[in-house]
Parts: sequence; structure tokens; C-alpha cells
Amino acid sequence: MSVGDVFYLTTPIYYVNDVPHLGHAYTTILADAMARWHRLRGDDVRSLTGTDEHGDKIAQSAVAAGVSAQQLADRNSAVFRETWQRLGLGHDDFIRTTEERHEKVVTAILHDLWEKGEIYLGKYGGWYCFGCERFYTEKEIVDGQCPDHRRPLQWIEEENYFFKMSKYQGWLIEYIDRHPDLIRPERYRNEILGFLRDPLQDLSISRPRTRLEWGIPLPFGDQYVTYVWFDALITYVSALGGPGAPAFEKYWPHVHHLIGKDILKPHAIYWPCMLKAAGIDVFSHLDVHGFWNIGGGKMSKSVGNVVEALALTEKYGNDAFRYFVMREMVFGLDADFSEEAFVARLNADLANDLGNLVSRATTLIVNAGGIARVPAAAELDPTETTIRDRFAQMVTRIDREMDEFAFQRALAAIWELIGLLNGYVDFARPWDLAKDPAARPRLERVLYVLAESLRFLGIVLMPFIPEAAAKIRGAVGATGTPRLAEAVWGGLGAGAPVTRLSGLFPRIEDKKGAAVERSAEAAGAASGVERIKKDEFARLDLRVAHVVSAEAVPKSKKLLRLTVSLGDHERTVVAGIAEHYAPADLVGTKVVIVANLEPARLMGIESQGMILAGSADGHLAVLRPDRDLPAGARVS
Ligand code: ME8
Repeated sequence: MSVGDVFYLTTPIYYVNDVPHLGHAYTTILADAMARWHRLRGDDVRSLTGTDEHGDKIAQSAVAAGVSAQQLADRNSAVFRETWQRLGLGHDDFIRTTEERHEKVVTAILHDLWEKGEIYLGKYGGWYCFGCERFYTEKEIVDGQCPDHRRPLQWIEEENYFFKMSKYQGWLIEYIDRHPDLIRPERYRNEILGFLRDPLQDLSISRPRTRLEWGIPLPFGDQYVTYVWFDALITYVSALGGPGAPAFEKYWPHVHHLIGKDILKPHAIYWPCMLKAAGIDVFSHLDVHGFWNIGGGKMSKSVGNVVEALALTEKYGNDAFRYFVMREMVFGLDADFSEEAFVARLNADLANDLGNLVSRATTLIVNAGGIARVPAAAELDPTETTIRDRFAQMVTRIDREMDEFAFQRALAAIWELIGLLNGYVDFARPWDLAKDPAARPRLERVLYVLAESLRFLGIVLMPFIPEAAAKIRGAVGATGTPRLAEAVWGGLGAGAPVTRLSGLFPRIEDKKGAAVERSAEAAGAASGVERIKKDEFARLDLRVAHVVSAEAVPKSKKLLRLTVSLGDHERTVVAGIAEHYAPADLVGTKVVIVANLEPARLMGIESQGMILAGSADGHLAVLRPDRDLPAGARVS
């Protein structure tokens, strides 16, 4: 992508039968971070969210709540809007499917399709799920029940209007084949292509008013209302004013639809066929994320296992919540949500890694009287040069990862730099330099590197943790709206006003002070361990290894099978890290392995070595060299 691009991003248009939960918040957070990233780049961004208010599901919930469908929609749509505001999530437009601007476009498209002969009146009998608002084919039904809701389906026979979707099957397969990045990640593209191996049915796009009143009337059949999916998908177009409107002409060619995997089929099958029939270009990308599970079970409001996860934002702050969900879930895969995992990440990544860096660096700078001078390039030592060069590399890397919606990898990359900077402070020991007048030039250099790095972090962290990033920028005197173009080395001048910033993310100690106890225990254990001689340690053959490929071990929750290169040969290593890393997080990176361990068999695979990793509070991190080293390099 190049700077100045046009970018239009949509979230699903959420149902108003209930209030928002973690899953809705996740998608909306991703959309907010993505829109912020593109704005930072200088792109022309438009983002859309909203509420889906028609259909059986809402009508039935309204009856249960003893209010009209419109009242329920008004009430819950407002809750969605307020929730996004409370979480600090922005959007350029919030559309409701009951708005006139939307109904007008739906009616116009329906009318056009009817005129073109794309819709016909037919008879249909089938197994219907009121929760999903759709008919199920015999093949999809599990034990006579809805595969999603695990509730009995109802046989419904009625006359309905049908969209001739089946005639687009061949076209759709070819279109997906010709646009390999239309549906991402690839697993969902494969899922859709697999589904398209069976004959596609025509789509019933109406509901008789005798059964459902709550919908947009069909312009050519007044005994019917529009099927809720046919109505809702069109919001993406109607929010731009519909085909021909100036906003549509500008933004539609650059549309990304961000959705959860539960609504893959309507988006990847119905929607492209509808667009094709209406003579509208197919969307550019469908970006599909996985599902949050709670305690191993599926979490969705229609299944009933709703989590008050949003309450955690009040307890721990919006930024910590955003960081956790983006860093923890590998985009496209499912993940488990737990408060323990949340607190572990908050403590490790935000309080320790980032918070300590910011607090140490700003305190040292303030104590030394500020930024004295800008060091010349020739003065920088190799670590400092590495840090400087990381700026440009990091921007390219984040851009690449964000292009693929790989939020977790973008964050992992930024945290690599944070790790490097913490190591740099430990090694440079500026507190000692400050005691030695002769070391003043070196101290000034170190403090400049730190201040400049904080300014850089304050820019690149903005899309992910905007409140903390603004504080970091403020602490090094950077004001105004950040731009990615400023994330280059050398932006800070001598005398930049630096202020102390501590407690950016306070460490969370649980009620019984367990975090304290655990670390005290660990320290005690560490002091009590048996000591070994240096030559005993030297018996270990530790090597840098390049991860060539990685895959999950079938039927194992914990194991990944890695092929690593040691420069002169490749070998297989099985590592128990699958709950912490997705294969894609490892491929192409360098790790450290014990190369002379006796081979061991794990799930029938011979492992020729062991990957080094550290762990604390259920959080695991693979050790990686913080500068590039060739595969096979010795570690001692
Ligand atoms: O399907 N994990 O609305 P909806 C992650 N109105 N994301 C989740 C989730 C979970 N456990 N549960 C829900 C609809 N989501 C339709 C959409 S679009 C034209 C019409 C998120 O309120 C995820 O984004 O059921 C999912 O796709 C969406 O909420 C479904 O929201």
C-alpha cells in the first residue's frame, strides 16, 4: 500500500436483540485500530459500524421484553453507540437498518433486480432456525438440530421470492480463484471454495408478513418483507449514499469488510452474488477473524453464554483491554478469554516492558537535566545504530502486518523493540554514567536514544493503545496529531521538554497479593537452586536456529512441529508452545535451541532439540537474539 490511499472499512452491523459483548467489542476495536493506523499513514479513511434492526430475532426479543420492535431497536442501538464511545472507539458513520437513507437504497436495489429478472416467486419448504434466521440444508443439520444453536429446527413451507443465486456459482468460484486475497486468512477462502463444491441454492429473500411484519416491504410484493440478511448487507453500500453517490464512487473501490467467522457465508457467498447481479463491483477484501471462547465453550449472545467482559475495561482501562485482545488472538484463529491471561499480559507487557521503560527513561532524562544535544551519527555505537535502523524497518514491518490484519504480529514487532531498549538501558547503565563527569558525552547520547525511541513508540503505538501513546508523546514534548512520516530518527531537538511519566500501566496484584507471593517464591527458588561449574554449562550446545516452517501437531493442543535450520542442516523440533504462538508467529524468525539434547519422541514425532523459552504467570516467551545472527551461531 502507498501513503495517501483511500481506505473504507466496515464492521458487521450488529443485531439489537441484545446489548454488546466482548465479541462485538473485539471487532470494533480492531476496526478502530486499523482506521487509526491508516489515518496515521496519511490515508483518506472512512469507517462504518451500526446496528441490524429488522427480522425475526429482533421481533421475538421485543415480544419477550414486552416492547415494540422499534422500541427495542432504539434502546439497544443507543447502547451500542454509547458502548463504543465509552471504549474510545471512533467511526465516521453509524448506520441503522431502520433509517430511511438505508431503506431507500435497499428498495432501489430490490426494484432493479426484479426488473432485471434476478428475482422470482417460488415455493419453498425447509428446516428453519429462528436464531440464525435461515433455512438449513439436510447436510448441515446435526442430529435434527441447528448446528449453531443446538435447538430443534422448524419445518416451514411457504411461497417466497427468490434471488437467482445459483446461476452465479461458476462465476463466484472463478472470481475467488482470480482474486486470491479476496477472502483472508486463506483458511476461510478454502472453506468457502469447499462449500462451493456442492450446488448453490437460490436464496429466499422474503418473509411473508403473516409470519413477520418487522422488515423492509418488498417493492414488488406487498405481502412480504425483505429477508434480514438481504437488507443488512446493503448497509455497506447505503451508508455511502448508494451507487452513483459521490462518497460511494470514492470509497467503494477500496472497501474492506471486517467480520467474525460466524457470518462468513452471507458475506462470501450471498454478498458477492448480490453485488454482481446489481452491477456493483465486488468488495476488495473480506477479513475474517476467529471467535473468543470462554472456558473452552463458544460465546455468543444467541447461545446465551454472555460475558460481562466489557466490565473489565472499567477495571483495567481501555488501552489494556485493547492491547490484550489484539495481542492475544491470532487474527483468524479462535482464542480463549480469561481474566488471568489478561492480567498476565497487562503485567508482563504493559506494566513491566513498556511501563518500566517509559518510567526509567523519563526519570533518567529529567534527573540529568533534559536532552542536552543531538548526537552525530558517527558517535552511535552498534546497538544505538541498530535501534536507529529499527525505526524504518519497524514502520515497514507494521505496515506489512497491518495490511494482512495481523495485529498480533504488529504488536509483537513493537515489543521486540521495547525489549531491545530495555536491554540497552540495562547494559548502558546510565545511572552509573551520571555519577562520572567524564562519561557525560556518553550519558547524553544514551538519553537522546531513549527520548527519541519514546517519541517513536508514542507514534507507532497510537493505533493500538491511543491513550498511553498520547501520554508517551506528551512526556517527550511531542504535541499535535501524530503522523507516521514523523516516525523517523532524529525528530527530537536539544532541549526538548521531557517530563517524568511513571505508572503508565500499574501492575495488577490479585486480591491475596498472589503476584507478589509468586514472584517471592520464584526468587527464593532461584536463590536455592544448585550451582553448576562453567564447564558443566559449556556442555550444552546452544545454537541460533532459523525457523523454516511451523505447523500444529494434529490432535495436540500444546505442540508445534518446527523445521529449523542451523545453517549447514535442517532438523525437526517439537515445542510445547502452541497455546502461546501460532505457527505464523514463528516462521522466518530466529530462536535459540539446545542442539545436543538426546532426541525424544512426542506424539510420534522425533524432536531433535529444544527451544528455549521463559515463562511467568502463565505467560510464555520464546527467547530470540535481539540482533541478527546467522543460523547455527553458538550461544554461550
Ligand atoms: O451477525 N468472538 O450480528 P451479531 C469474536 N447482524 N467475535 C464475535 C463473537 C465472538 N465470540 N461473537 C460475536 C450479525 N462476534 C449480523 C451481521 S452484517 C451485514 C450483519 C462479533 O450481532 C463478530 O464480528 O450477531 C461477529 O461476526 C459479529 O459479532 C456478529 O454480530
